[in-house]
Amino acid sequence: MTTKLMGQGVQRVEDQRFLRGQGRYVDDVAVEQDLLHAAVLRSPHAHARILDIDVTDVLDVEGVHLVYTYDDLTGPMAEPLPLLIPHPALTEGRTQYALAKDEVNYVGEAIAFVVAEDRYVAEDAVSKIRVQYEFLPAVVGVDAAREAKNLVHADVPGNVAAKLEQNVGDAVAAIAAAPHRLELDLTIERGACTPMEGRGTVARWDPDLNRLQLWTSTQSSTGVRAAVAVKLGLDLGQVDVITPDVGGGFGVKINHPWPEELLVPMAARALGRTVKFTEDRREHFISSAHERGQVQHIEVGFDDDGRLLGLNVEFWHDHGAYIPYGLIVPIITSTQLLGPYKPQNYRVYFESLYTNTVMVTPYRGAGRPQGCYAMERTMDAIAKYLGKDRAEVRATNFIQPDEFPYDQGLIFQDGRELEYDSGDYPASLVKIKELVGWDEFPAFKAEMAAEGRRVGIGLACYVEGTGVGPYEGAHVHIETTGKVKVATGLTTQGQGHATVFAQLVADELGVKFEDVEVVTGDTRRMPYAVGTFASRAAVMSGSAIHLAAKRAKEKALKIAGEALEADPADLQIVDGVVSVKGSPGSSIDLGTVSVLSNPLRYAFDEASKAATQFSVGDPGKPPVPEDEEPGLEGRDFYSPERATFASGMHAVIVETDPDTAEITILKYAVVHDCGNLINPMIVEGQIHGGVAQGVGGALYERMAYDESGQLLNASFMDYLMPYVTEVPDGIDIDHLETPSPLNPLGIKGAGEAGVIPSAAVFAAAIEDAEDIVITAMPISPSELYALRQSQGLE
Ligand code: MCN
Repeated sequence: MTTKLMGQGVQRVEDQRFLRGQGRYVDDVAVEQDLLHAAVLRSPHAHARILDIDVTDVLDVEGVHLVYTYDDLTGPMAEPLPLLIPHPALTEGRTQYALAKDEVNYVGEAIAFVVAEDRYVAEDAVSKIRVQYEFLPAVVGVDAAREAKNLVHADVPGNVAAKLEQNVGDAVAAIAAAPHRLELDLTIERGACTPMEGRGTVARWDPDLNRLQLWTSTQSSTGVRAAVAVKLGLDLGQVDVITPDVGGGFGVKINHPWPEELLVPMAARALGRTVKFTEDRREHFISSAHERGQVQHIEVGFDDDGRLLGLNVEFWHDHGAYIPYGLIVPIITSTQLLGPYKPQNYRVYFESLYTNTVMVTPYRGAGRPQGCYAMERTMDAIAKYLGKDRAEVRATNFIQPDEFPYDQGLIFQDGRELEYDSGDYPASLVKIKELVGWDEFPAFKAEMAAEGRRVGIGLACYVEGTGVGPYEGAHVHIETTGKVKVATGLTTQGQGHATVFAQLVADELGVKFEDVEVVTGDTRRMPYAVGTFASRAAVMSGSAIHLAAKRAKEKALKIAGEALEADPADLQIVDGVVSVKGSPGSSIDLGTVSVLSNPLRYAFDEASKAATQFSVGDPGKPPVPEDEEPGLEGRDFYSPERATFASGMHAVIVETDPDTAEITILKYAVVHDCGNLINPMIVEGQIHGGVAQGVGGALYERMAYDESGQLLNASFMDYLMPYVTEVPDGIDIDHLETPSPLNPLGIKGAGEAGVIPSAAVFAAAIEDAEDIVITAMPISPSELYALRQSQGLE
């Protein structure tokens, strides 16, 4: 009997390939000899008017085939890039042009595009382009944007792209009437997504077929296809987008599309040659996307138990020069900030601000790390003020398990009310306290203090709306060999989709795990799809695959039923063999069922070694049951009612060096609830990866801009990422599984959870070790040292 694979830590099928260096990324795509290479001239200034671009010397360079500036763009290409997620409050939405029109708004903005025999020639040619600029003052950071002495876009007053306020009850009045009140001012800085593989695109134009083939490192192949088609005036059916292996995305590869994703195919069509662009690391830092930058002001009113009576949060979000994703990041901050708590009154107000810096993408966590930081720092402040245990104050405010579905009364991006579907926060708290040793910590701290060592503990809780729609689809095809080919349209950046989706198919169809092969991100296989972001693949494609496999199974049982002269209800499929329950002798394998489902059949004749066409059965009778189409396959789409809410709690113990202020992680614990687990090992891997990114965001990574908008740390020499030596060795993880009632498998998403509480949990632990107040994250040893000095503790 086959064991159910859902819930098991099945080894990732993709890893053998990756570990042997056999991954195939865009840069590895095997293309013909006539490959040309592109390079981009990027603005060296954060804010300037373009007076003139002189490309006359460029075309004289041997090996240069083409140079584009804005003046070469026509039709839809001459219009700004799409604003992907509009919102009624976004009255001043600005997106960039594929090549700057008459102004540049950040260092790194694309100005000219050169295609040449090789990258060296292309780069040399780029250096020969002469641009005359009129410098304009740069607006860098939230404070400068709010001050509005200078404007990023001359027609956007106050640098404000949008303002949005939501009210649940009357927070201002409740705070005024509360027995206790506190105010907090917090900041969190920008970081970069930094996938191992940067952006890259290869395009081939077939002039005979009038078709474009595009390989690109993206989180949404269908999104890129839609944008390329509309911008280049092609039908969707003329554009195939193939996403090979992707070396990480983390939000930066969601479909803008990037200028290069449009310019590469435009050039390929014009030249009738294959064109490739691969960005380098500096280009990634200065011309892709960042996130996190926010300044927050919080007022809270509470009672003697720490119960939240009113919470008023105002924040200012640094969007950079353009706003392709609309308000999605600040809207997520504002609506998911409340986490597992239920304040009686809540007001949130934010402003989305333009600055002359790289634009923002929903980077892993997408606004939640900032929201969690605001809420959890508030919880810590309340506990400190009341002299209460930090875990106890949190527990006082939890939504209780019998209160689901729970409506926070807030409106999300899509205009619908945000409702939590399920969860058990008190149970999670019990687990995390146990896992980290919360109750034993005071004794440990005293013991360490006696040795002159400083240790501190932090705790942070969050919820995460995951598995958002609108839809995802799947196609499950049983081959005549009995192998199963599965296609889903979203793309994969390292999440192990080929493994988890195969687990689901093996379970539903009753085939062997190793007989299932999964294809993602190829518009030729699955033309309708949305993409991988917002921790949605497990819920969306997982559900679609489950439904499609169910359809394929129903069909297989019908056809097998006819062959075995049995009622399909009496049949079972085990290890790819359909048999009559209780009489295993009466059986047929799925490969043969697939042969039977195909009206045009071929047989291999052993004697003549030839394949001959033949038909089986009655020529007058259709080969498949009357109400079925030929072919043993199932296709289905899944569209959820609304997002499902995962949740979690992290706790960390840190040690701070009394002399050097170095911060060392002694223990990191996570309790995570993403509903029913498909593969706990993969979920834990996702959490490990997220925690590693969170360690970076809390202790090391930040974008260092100077006042003129130059990015000072646009390389891995200067932008500090945690090495394996900085990431905790063992992360203790425990799962809670409160199934989602919203999808057939009871799943919630897991891909971003590891990174959400980092700023909050590290700030709490370091504060606890040092007895200081931390209001700005990330924090480095030198900043910790300075805080000690400024707060009179040294
Ligand atoms: N999973 C599971 N059981 C669940 C939930 C999830 O086994 N109950 C598994 C899924 O099947 C999937 C993985 O965990 O293999 C993550 O699932 P999910 O939460 O659905 O997230 P997505 O697959 O949609 O991935 C997107 C998410 C996001 S938004 C970012 S950003 C991110 C992340 O995934 N970027 C990543 N993880 C990443 N991991 C890698 N290696 N690279 C990235 O760029």
